Amino acid sequence: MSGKFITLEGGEGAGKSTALAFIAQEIRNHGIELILTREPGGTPLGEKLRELLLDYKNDLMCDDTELLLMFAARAQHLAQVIEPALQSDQWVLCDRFTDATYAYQGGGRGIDLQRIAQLEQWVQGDRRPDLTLLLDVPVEIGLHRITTRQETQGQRDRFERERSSFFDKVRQTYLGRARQYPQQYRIIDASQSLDAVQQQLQQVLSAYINQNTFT
Ligand code: Z5A
Repeated sequence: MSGKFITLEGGEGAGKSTALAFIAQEIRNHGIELILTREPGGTPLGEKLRELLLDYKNDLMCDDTELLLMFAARAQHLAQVIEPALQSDQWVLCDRFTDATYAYQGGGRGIDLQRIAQLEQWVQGDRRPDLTLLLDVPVEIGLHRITTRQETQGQRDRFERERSSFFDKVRQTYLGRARQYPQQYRIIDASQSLDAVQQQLQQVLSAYINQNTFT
């Protein structure tokens, strides 16, 4: 059995943090060794870059700086965490990866997707996620959820301060990529109740794991 690279994506308020522990448990229940990581971040250096990227006080950061910092963190993450784990046959569950760059920097900020593709090829070579779980939720539902969460958790980060038109472009870009790469993507309707979302995740994961493991 070789390591699989699974990524979790979604727009604001899609429920990624809530889903992550459930997904990890489902995979481990099949006896698979899994590491859990995230982007931007996942290494000590990457976590420092994450702080810079999310800090709302860095409001003058230009779009290209944002894009390059995302890929700088990713290069370190691949070298230090993701590739070694996959090479030693572990599975990797990563909270966001390059599909988020296409969605946020490409769709949201409007950076040419070809430039992102060039950086993707440079930093990753042929490495792409084996499976991407996209938690899809209409923007207004997602934003309502994070408003409720923020009442208890305080300051919004640099991305959470964007307008709903930005998040709509993010969502449309994710959905466009899901149509373009149906082998990689599974869309989860995240507007449903938590139980219903978990049921969808369970079905998708069971099918994927049964196809990709030898028992
Ligand atoms: N970013 C980027 O621009 N480019 C890149 O290449 C990468 C990232 C890799 C940080 O990411 C930012 O980095 C991100 C994009 C950018 N932008 N933002 N913001 P992050 O993934 O760390 O941050 P996040 O998007 O805020 O993810 P999150 O913390 O996982 O939030 P969430 O998806 O909204 O999940 P949640 O906290 O679990 O859920 C939100 C609330 O909804 C919470 O109160 C839950 O209890 C509730 N919830 C969850 N599921 C449900 C259901 N099913 N029903 C009802 N309520 C629910």
